[in-house]
Amino acid sequence: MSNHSPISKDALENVVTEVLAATPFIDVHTHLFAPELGSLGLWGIDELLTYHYLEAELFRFNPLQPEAYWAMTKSQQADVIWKTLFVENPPLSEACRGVVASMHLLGLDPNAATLAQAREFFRAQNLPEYIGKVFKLAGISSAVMTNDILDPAEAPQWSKGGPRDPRFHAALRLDRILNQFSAHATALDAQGYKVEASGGGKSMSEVRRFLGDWVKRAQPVYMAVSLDDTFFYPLGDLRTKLFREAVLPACRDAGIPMSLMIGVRRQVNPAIRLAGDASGVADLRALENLCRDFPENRFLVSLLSRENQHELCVYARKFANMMPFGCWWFLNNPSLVEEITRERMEMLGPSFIPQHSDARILEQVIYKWRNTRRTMAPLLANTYRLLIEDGRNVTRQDVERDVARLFRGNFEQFVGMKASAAR
Ligand code: FIX
Ligand code: ZN
Repeated sequence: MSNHSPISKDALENVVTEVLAATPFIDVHTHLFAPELGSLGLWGIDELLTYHYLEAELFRFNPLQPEAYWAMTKSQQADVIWKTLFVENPPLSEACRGVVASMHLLGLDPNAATLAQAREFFRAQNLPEYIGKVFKLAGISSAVMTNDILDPAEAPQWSKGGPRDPRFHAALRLDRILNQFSAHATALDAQGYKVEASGGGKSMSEVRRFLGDWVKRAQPVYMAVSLDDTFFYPLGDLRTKLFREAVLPACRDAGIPMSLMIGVRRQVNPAIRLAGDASGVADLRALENLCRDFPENRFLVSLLSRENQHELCVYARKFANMMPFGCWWFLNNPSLVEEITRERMEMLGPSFIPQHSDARILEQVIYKWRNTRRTMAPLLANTYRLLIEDGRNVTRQDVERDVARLFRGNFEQFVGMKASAAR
């Protein structure tokens, strides 16, 4: 059958599955790092198992208290998580099954009683080459990093010029500036930017200059911030001033979008550290005001609350300078990915970015993208089935065009990246 001949309804899911498998995706938000950024990049079985999603689940199955867990070494922590969640109990949760899937696809035995075999395998890997192997298994061509440019652990890594590995794109993460400016004004000042903790004086133009210098250094595809569920814009606060006079102008100077990730309820249980964040419903009039007040800016948006998802689709219909992306964090589970993606397709057609992995550990991209493809195949096939039943032909070429657009082209076009071959 040629690429241009109509697909029959019963062949749809096979064709969609094949096209999803054959199209390398761009992972538009991760916490992965290019190998040139050294030990910031996490990989291997001990990191996979001490992922904060699994740490949260450990405390539900094991009476071990967090303080005692934090006092353990990384490998002791991995051992107790493996024993508790994978040996003594069935790994049925999404995060647990993900580790099973990644291990299995890497040729490791997820039924093993101990981690000895896995640790030996990872010890033998050469990272730059291994990244290629993992990206191939995940079906991704590149990943966007989260570069916290005021993090004392990361900033110096860029002094040697930073990565030029085409598999990794930079994104400037601005939480310290937008959410905790006064606490980080000294760090900016120490780098030669005349800012004041109050945000007064030349602070705004200096923050804009700081960001412009980082755009030159890191060539980011976007700037980003994670915002609490209580976030609002505009208020009479310093964050409003920073958005208006520094950050959004810097995005316009660079011609790149601002990514807003809204809805975190931070540290509801500080005892479990990174696992201690939760989710809350945000007031999306803040987003409405930003998209309307800054028509020259473009906004990538991901929301953490399931309750905000339908409103986000409505707002995406009102503002073409806003691009919904991903099923973030607690939403990255097949049941919710299916619900959210269907309502997006019904209201936006293929003009959104369905998913990002948010991977913190390299091998997570293997299972997170396997899950996305597994969820998307029947969903996309059903979308085309309805179109055929309502009178329109669908060809393999249509499917290839739409999958490439959803998982590559929409992002490339929205951030102004030159379109790269999808093969
Ligand atoms: O703010 C973020 O980028 C969040 O994705 C992370 O802080 C979060 O811990 C995470 O990794 C969720 O998947
Ligand atoms: Zn993230």
